[in-house]
Amino acid sequence: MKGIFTALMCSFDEEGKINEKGLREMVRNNIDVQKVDGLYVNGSTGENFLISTEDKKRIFEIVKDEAGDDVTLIAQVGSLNIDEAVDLAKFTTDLKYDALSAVTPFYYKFDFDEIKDYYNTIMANVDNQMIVYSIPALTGVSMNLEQFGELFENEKIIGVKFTAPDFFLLERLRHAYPDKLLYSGFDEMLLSASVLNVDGAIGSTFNVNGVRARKIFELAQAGAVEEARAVQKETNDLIAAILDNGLYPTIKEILKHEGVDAGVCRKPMKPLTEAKKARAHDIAKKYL
Ligand code: HMN
Repeated sequence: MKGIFTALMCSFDEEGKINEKGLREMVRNNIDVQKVDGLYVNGSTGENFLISTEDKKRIFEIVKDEAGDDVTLIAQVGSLNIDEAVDLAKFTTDLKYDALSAVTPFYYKFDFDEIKDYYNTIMANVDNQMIVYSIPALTGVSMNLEQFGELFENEKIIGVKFTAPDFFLLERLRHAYPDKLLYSGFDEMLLSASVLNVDGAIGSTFNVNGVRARKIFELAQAGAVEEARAVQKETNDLIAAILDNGLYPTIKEILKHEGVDAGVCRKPMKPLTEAKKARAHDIAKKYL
């Protein structure tokens, strides 16, 4: 369960339908070219919150079929509809996904007891393990050290994908829960998280920059911080350019530049203009 995990994208056609061939190519690119340890499926990067339950299930099936046992697979099953979350948790457990993850319930201002009940309800229904997906900037849900500890009391909750720039809390978590798995969620801050001894990282840009991400992680683990810093600098030149041009559509366009049929993003995300498409290809040439 440790290492570098790509937050997998899905290839959609112009009508928003799954492009199965493209999705399979994206899976293979991550395994064969980016050489990541695992895939995080149907997360934010997978446009999970824009698609139907049926499409989520189809994506889980295609990815498992293509990846087989080549890499570790984590299924993001979180949903505001707890019945859907449980259904997807059962579905992916049956498909033999190695672990589940669920975003903290968002939109309504749930209190912590409600959040805890959400995780315990999902896990009571399956024989699997759970990684909490914490991303306060998008969900508005922040948890403190003690609250993470309360979630971790459930032994099936084995860790957290920590997508926040709060290195004070990350250090406290590392110290307080040495046996739980901590994953860095912001690729541009991978080095900072790695020196705090996280167990791995889950990121969108690893779809195109997985090899550098591994270098940063492994150099930091080996104490070679100066060299890791140089690779993080190269990485951040790439990420800054991607963010400036539009995160998910630009990663897809870069993948197309690399010969991967990555398709387009689903509405309401807008397609890249011709100028931005050209810029994405320039980014690929300059920074990959
Ligand atoms: C997911 O759920 O798809 C990812 O794990 C999310 C991941 O943490 C990414 N966050 C978002 O896209 C909001 C990062 O990889 C992020 O895209 C990257 O650090 C650039 O900011």
